Amino acid sequence: MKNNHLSGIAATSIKKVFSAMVLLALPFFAIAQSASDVIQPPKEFSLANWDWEFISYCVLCVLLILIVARAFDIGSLTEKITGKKVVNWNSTNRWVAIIFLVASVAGIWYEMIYHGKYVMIGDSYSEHGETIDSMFNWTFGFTFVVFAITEGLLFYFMFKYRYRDGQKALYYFHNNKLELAWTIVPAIVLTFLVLRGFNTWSKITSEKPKDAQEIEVFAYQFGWKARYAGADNQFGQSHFTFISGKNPLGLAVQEHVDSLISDLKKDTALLNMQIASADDSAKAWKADFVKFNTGSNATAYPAVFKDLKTKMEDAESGSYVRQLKKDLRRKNTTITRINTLRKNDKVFNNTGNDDKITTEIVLVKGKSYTFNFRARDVIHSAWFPDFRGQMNVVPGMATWFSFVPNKTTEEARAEKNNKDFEFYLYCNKICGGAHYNMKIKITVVGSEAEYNTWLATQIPFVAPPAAPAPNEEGTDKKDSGIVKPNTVTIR
Ligand SMILES: [Cu+2]
Repeated sequence: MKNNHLSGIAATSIKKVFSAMVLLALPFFAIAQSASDVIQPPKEFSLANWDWEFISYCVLCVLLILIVARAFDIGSLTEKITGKKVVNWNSTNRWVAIIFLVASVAGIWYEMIYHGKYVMIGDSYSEHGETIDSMFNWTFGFTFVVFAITEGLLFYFMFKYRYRDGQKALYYFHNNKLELAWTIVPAIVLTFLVLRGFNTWSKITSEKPKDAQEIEVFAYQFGWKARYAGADNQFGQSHFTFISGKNPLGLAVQEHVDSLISDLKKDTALLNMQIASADDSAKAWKADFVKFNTGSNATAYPAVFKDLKTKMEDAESGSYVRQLKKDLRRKNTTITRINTLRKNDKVFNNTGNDDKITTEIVLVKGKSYTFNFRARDVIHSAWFPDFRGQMNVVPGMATWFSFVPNKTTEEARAEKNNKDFEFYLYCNKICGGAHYNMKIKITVVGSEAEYNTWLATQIPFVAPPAAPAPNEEGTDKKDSGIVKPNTVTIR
């Protein structure tokens, strides 16, 4: 009987040790997995290539676990045999809990001091940012106090009211006063926090400030462009159908749209030709395939074989022509859309010609700005961490955000004691493979004069006709009348 019991205990402890070993091995599997992502040159099999240090650590860990498991087993076996308690688990656990609490607090403290600067957002550099920060601090303050009290009590109760033999827990059924207190107090605190947040957010986003300078911010996979109105202080109209390689923001500028239309017409002519000669193409591809598919070609050149086979099958099934017709319909729709827009004088009013498309944003300290967002492809999010601003940038939806920068880049550098510091606008929505790379520099200057100097260096979308050069000899230059469009191409 006793032997049976002991073998039962041995079986459970073997199970325990085995599960512990599996758990312990998991991180090593993870390390091996991540290491295999990097393609290593093939190594010859040799014991010298093995990482003996790493293997020794693994063996040591397994031994350690076995020893600890054994020690527990000996303890519990002794208890079973002698009937006396070797370890008082209720008493041990309360001390383990206190050690856990102290170690956690110390760990958080250490991390905040040594690594906090990498994750904590710095000071605010916009006027409304101070309200946002104060709101954050109030919320953090309230929740932190509640967290500290409840966690403290949790551990204190665990320590004080541990299980003791012969002691019975108090059965406490209901208390109206307590219920009222823990309903009303959080309700009041939350109402205060929510109303304050609602009020602040309304102030920041309900109305565009009337005195603000407007800047268009355009997002695409993967980058940003900014657009400043030109000398006429008016933004030119834009439309997504106008977007082309030379016209990344799709501005309604006659010559660009003309060249886009002519490209589209060339494409449709080609598509029509391909559709008309589809039967001949099908015959030619079939002949090609038959000619190729002899001997060992198919196995020797699998890519060529697959390509020819797909072409032939697509042509035979009619999917080739269907795709061509679909492309043609799409291009024709774009042409129709553009032509409808072209008839509209309000769209093509030349106000966009002097607009400046820039690859950085320059602002003047103390001035109010409204950023009007547009997206070309997918949803992005414009995030100005230092100015405490964020707004979704959605294709086909007009969104905006306003703020007043209250310190210059130079002042921020001095405060942070970092001469390389720059403000950036980031994308804060995972929008594709190179999302991490999506940022544009923001420079805050101290005076309007500095801003004007910068703006003067930025090229208008369409360069104005060059004024005839002053002629000292009194003879006309022959090529002075030619106007070349000066375009900003996408980077
Ligand atoms: Cu993005």
